[in-house]
Amino acid sequence: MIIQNAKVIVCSPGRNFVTLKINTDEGIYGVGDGTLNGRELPVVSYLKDHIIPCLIGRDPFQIEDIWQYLYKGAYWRRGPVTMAAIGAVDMALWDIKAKALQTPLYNLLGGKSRDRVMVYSHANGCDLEASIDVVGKHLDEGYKAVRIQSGIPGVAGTYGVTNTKDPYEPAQRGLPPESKHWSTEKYLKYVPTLFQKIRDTFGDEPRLLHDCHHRLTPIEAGRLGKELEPYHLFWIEDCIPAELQEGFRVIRQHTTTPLAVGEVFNSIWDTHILISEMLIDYIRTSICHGGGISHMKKVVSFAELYHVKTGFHGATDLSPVTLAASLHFDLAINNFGIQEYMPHNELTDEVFPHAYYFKDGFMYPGDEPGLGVDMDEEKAAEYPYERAYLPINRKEDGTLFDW
Ligand code: EZ4
Ligand code: CO
Repeated sequence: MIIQNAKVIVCSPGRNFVTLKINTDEGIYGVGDGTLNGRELPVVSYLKDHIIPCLIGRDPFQIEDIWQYLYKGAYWRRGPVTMAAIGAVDMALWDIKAKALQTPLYNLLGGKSRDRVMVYSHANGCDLEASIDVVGKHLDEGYKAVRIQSGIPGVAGTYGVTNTKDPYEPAQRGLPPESKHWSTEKYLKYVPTLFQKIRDTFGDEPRLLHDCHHRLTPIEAGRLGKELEPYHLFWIEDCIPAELQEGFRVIRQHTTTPLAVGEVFNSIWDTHILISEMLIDYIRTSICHGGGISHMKKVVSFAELYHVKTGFHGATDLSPVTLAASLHFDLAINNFGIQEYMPHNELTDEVFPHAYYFKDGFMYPGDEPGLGVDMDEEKAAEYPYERAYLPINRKEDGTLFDW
């Protein structure tokens, strides 16, 4: 079998997605996700201008060699654009191989280690009361784990919270990027009260998660983790911007609240100190941004040695292709932790028909050969790319801050 051609499809059924489709001479094709929220087009160029011309004629079964060829062969290594592009190729190649062998992808990753994948949902409320309400709704829908983001009193509009009934979608179409507001003081004062109220209302059983979205310093994160200890969170996520891996040493000295990090990482080199020093509990790098299944297998095996489990990023800016790849991976590995799940909108599900499904708090990748996700190219063509960016963030005095 050889790779005959490949194409990149950008579509926007509500939000932008970058999809790579690799065709072989035997009629089998594979799909991969290369979506990088707000920076989609450089990945398209990387694939079209630099990767696809080098793939034609290669044996799609030589996944590791092709991965190394694209990574080492470019000389310039890592970075979100490069790794998302390589990730898209890698996913598509695994899809091809599993389809050719007529087996679901999880069988090539070691087979089922469990029957089902526990997911957590996003509960967002504009204030305390609305947050309690929405947590109740998610528990009624069967979720066993819920991430809670809540409007901070005195702060107009923050991460994870919407004033509309629509699910939260941070990327907004058009220019300039939206501007949000932030106050660490008000946030730190509010969050422990929020979780106290949630535990008082729903008891000990639900797994509760929270995303700090890169906004604290290490010592502030230590304080938050310590104050949340009575409410036994499943994790706090991205409590500090994590380029400085050593910063987590400070947090660990102060709290036993479990820590999750990694959605903006793209290689093992962003996380090797965090893992080997056991400074985190969950690694969240997505299969798309982390160079695909081949590289994430290495990250996750390394993590396994140090008691670090997975909690793959599963926001709606990762396409159904990444979600499917994540679910197969989750099912196969031993050190699975939890999977993030934000359902895609209806249009997206129409563009990407898929075998995976949700039932009673768990997800299942389905048993179709390969990833079990296809792409309806005609439908995709109805929704062309639309410029959209993630927000920026400013402190109360106007200082540009982490979003
Ligand atoms: O802000 O995926 O845990 N989920 C998140 C997401 C990210 C977006 C950025 O593209 O933090 O909502
Ligand atoms: Co996050």
